[in-house]
Amino acid sequence: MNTKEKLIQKLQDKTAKIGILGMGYVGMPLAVVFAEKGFNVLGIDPDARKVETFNKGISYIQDVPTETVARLQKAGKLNMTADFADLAEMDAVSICVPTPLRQTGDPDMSFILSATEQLAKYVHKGMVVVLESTTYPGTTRELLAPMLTEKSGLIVGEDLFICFSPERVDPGREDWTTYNTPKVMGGMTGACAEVATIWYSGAIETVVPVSSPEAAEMAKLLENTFRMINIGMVNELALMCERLGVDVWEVIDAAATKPFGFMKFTPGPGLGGHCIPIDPLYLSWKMKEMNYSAKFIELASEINTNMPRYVVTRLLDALNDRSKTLKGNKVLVLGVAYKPDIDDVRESPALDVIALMKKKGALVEYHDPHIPHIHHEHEGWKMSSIANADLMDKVKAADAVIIITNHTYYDYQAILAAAQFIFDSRNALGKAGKESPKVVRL
Ligand code: SAJ
Repeated sequence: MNTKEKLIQKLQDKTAKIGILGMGYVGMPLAVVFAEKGFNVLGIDPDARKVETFNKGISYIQDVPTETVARLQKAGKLNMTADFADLAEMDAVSICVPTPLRQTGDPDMSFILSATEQLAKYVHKGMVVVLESTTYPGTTRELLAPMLTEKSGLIVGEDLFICFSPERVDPGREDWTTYNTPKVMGGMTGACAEVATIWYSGAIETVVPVSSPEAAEMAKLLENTFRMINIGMVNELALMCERLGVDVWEVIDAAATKPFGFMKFTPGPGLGGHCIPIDPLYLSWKMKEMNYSAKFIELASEINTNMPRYVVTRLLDALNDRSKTLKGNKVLVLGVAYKPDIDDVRESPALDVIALMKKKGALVEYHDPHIPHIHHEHEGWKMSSIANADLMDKVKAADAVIIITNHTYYDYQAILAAAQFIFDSRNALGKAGKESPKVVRL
């Protein structure tokens, strides 16, 4: 049997050793899915605290129950280490490291680079490597493969098998999981795709091979650019409807009655999260490198980035109509997570809205049942959520309540009754909000 056949054999009889490089909200669920299906899995992560917590049998990832970690550890199927040298023993490695943006707005490739540098020390004949981190088209072929082959002399498609397979993890979601969400797989060669498809098919319900890593890299970017642009479009619709004196929420609900050819998006105070505001900028950056301007992405990014300022301007106007100012008045922000019912505040527009209101002299407090503390890194201030027990008193006392994230935790009827004035940026109050003289909606 040749190298490929021997590796396929190990993957099929699950004697292959699996390494998951980067045990975050993508890597940990992936490690669990492979371990649940009988693979021997080793999570590798440089964060010693993560490793320590994990090795106590405790999960630090919201979507992975602690009992799952403890059970798989006890079964000897899932372990974790901070020692990259263990990569030398691996037959198959998935790289699941962050791909954020730098302050400049350019891609921050440092995590992929450092992970690949480590892997390059231990890569060997008969290994398959799958990059899962969202990145610009060309990363796998132009950056990862050369780093893994230049020194080792391994031949891609014969000794070493390299693919790109975009992660599609939506933290907190229970209907679509790592196991049942179809997984696109783009191989550097046919043999690479064959090996990785056999590997992933041993644990994931549907694997969808495509012709190249670029096709897989671009498919992921299409998925999230699609959302970012449509959210930008519906945010601009809100600006237009306000000028026209038309209720944007009614317009969207009416359009959404179309049973085909339409997908509902709703306006809001901006674009948060670790995917949607970021992934499309990896594509526009790459296109800029190729002297092409990705116009839709740049326009949508401009509109979405401006939404916090638009919300504060609308709030100022609404208070002015009530002979009130922001300056010196108490504003209570409800919800700072980047989307409802999660505990993630990354890129949340709430922080920009709060920063703008602070600058205007407002006395701002916030409540979020999922986010006890926030920290505006750029401006340096920190805040803590008011206690749940104080919520209604604070609603009553506020000159303005502004709903930024419409958590299901809130009793919106009670809030509407108790508040003096509400700016509702999410239409959380619905029809009652539309009809109330003390509510202004985005
Ligand atoms: N948002 C709007 N209006 C909308 C939808 C979203 O303003 O109509 C805002 C949200 O409030 C949030 C941001 O956009 O601040 C992103 O929201 P999202 O619903 O796209 O949630 P994410 O960032 O968690 O996106 C993830 C993505 N999953 C992956 O990348 C694997 C995305 O592809 C999923 O479609 C999305 O979850 C989902 O559907 O929940």
